[in-house]
Amino acid sequence: MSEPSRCGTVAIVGCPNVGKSTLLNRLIGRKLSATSGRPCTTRHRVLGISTHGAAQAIYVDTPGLGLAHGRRDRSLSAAVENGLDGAVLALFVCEQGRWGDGDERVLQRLLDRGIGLRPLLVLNKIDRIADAVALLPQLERLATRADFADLVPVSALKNRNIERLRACVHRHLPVAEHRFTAGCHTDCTPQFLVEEMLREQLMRRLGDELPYTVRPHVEQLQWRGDLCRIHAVLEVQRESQRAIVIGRGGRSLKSIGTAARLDLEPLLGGRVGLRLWVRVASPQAAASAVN
Ligand SMILES: Nc1nc2c(ncn2[C@@H]2O[C@H](COP(=O)(O)OP(=O)(O)O)[C@@H](O)[C@H]2O)c(=O)[nH]1
Ligand SMILES: [Mg+2]
Repeated sequence: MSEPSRCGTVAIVGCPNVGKSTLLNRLIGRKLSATSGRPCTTRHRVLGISTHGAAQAIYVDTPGLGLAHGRRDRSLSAAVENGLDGAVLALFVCEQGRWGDGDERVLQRLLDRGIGLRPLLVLNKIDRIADAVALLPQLERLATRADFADLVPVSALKNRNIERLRACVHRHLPVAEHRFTAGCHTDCTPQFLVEEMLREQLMRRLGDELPYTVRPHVEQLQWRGDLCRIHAVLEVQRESQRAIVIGRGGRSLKSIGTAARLDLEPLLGGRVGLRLWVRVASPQAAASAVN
């Protein structure tokens, strides 16, 4: 008898910077979600689909539950809650050797949601530890914190133990029809993916506060054969920010565009021609953005 088809939504949750988006990209086998060393790189729900034989896991990458407070945090937290809706399993990601109050809070939040969403603990960044034996006491300690469905140490960055994690996830998926065709990797629109990849480059290349205020926006996206022509605007708040984003002799803008294009070509499945503009938001636009 052939294996029954399994399918379900798996939420990826955890503190900022523990490697949730890197893990999603690894599980999907391609770069889909923006990653960087900065907190809150992921601002929206990103959905990645991985189909292996009879199993289809629909992963939802969520923004990290921030430690700070304020408006930005509240909307991010709402995105996390939305990510949990309908999930059959939560991958609770934490960083090896670094359990803190934030992890405790995220875990508590998961457990407070009650039955039906048992967390599976993913202990990430094990490449940073020289001796794997040192992981055992950590895993033992973590196992006492909740009734985890499983505990799996991995390195999302170095691709270690990912297949074991995948097998664990598949075991916990309910018997159900697949919701997406096998070749489908995301339900995100191409426009959204372009804006995400641009945002990642802004995060990686600009100073501290600036990347959070620059808004990438796709104005045009058109296929001609296997070439995807994209016009996108990076909207800044002030003239001085425009100069920074463009950089000396346009160097910064060029490197943002080149890196985003290289990420987008495998994602969109064709060649990409990307033209970027930097525009200062009009005062009216700024006002309407606040409303
Ligand atoms: N050493 C190491 N670094 C990692 C690993 N996974 C993620 N990172 C790094 O941790 C930082 C945050 O990753 P990201 O996926 O954006 O975290 P998120 O905020 O939880 O989505 C990035 O600089 C990643 O390259 C890992 O397994 N090992
Ligand atoms: Mg992220």
